[in-house]
Amino acid sequence: MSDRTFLDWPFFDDEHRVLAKTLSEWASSACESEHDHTDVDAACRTWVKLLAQSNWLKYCVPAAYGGVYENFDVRSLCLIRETLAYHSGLADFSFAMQGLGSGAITLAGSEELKSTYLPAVSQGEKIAAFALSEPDAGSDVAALSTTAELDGDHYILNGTKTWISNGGIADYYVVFARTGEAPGAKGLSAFVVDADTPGLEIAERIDVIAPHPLATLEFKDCRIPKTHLLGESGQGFKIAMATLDIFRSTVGAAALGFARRALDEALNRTTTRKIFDQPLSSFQMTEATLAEMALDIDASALLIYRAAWTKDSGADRVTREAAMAKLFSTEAAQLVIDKAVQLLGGLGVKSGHPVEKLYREIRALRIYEGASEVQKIVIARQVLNTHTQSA
Ligand code: COS
Repeated sequence: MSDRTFLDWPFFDDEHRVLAKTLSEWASSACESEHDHTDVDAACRTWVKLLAQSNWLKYCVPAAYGGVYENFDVRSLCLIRETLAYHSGLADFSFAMQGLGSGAITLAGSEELKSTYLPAVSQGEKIAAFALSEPDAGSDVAALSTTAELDGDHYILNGTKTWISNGGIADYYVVFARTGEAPGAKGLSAFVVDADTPGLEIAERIDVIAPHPLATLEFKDCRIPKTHLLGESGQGFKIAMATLDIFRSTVGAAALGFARRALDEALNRTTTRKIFDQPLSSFQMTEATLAEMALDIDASALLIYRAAWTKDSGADRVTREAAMAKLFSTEAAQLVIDKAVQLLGGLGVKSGHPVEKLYREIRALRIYEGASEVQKIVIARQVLNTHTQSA
């Protein structure tokens, strides 16, 4: 079992320590009876049900709607993603999407939207999705071109969304579209769109190297009630960014879970594998590699739980901290996992081996929810702003 001494850090309360221990035991046993992952749609539906039955999805919504905490507890979200990712990429994915796909409703939804969607998300009765990216707008959110035109009591949506996780199995999508109050970022709004709304079609299912439900969506004169607007019109960009501020640290946490698993696999292998009559772990080159892996893991954990603790302690924005946590941890996990592959040799690339799966799982995390390059832009802007304000 991986090093858990980080749980003694002052970032955590005792309830976090209990959560990490209980979830870790639950996840090892849930993954032992691991269901068939060749059908990812069915596997994700099963994970959502299992996570709901054992009350883990309650961490995705506020207490008033069946959740555990009054507001998001980012440390809990990070601990859960880290622990699930250690055991199963799809379990982590299923949990993460329930959170990301309902986060904007928690932050900006009307009472009616919150009470319709949030309890159903935490009970696993509705599968959630977050539809922001478009064929020509991923990193540059302000460039998105899906439109939402007001027509009496309805908005009419037209456009294309792509790379939408849970696309094809979601019961509803939080969709960002241009309502045109102003050019660029100030002219966007966010909506809740039920998956069975006429005019919303799944145009394409997308296969990726670490398979999970993913699709391109087409909106053609898709009429949705005006009451499905989140917050005020024109606030969509800020709602998207505020949601990402919370969930970006959790992407880092998932990467950390993958990295911890890779280090554990490497430790198990190098301490038992004999080479030239000695355990592989006794060679200095192996020691150096293991040291680098452990260092990257601790540094990632420090940045992730710093960001999470800062948010939980009441910070209005953690844009800089969350971007640093995501950027560093996803890049570091890629290096850690690559080192594990190298230490395991042929086994590390054998199809189905945990390390081979990690090698495929980690790659997308450096791209989604703000690619590494975007995180650098975000960090630089925050640093420059602070400098200008203090000059
Ligand atoms: N929280 C709240 N408000 C925010 C915010 C945040 N994290 N970030 C920006 N804003 C606000 C700004 O304060 C600004 O408001 P004011 O004009 O009232 O001051 C407004 O939003 C526009 O901000 P900005 O000028 O920085 O917008 P840009 O278009 O230049 O933003 C980046 C560029 C790169 C920061 C943004 O597009 C981004 O994060 N892109 C990546 C998105 C992403 O993760 N895509 C993947 C899809 S999700 S899987």
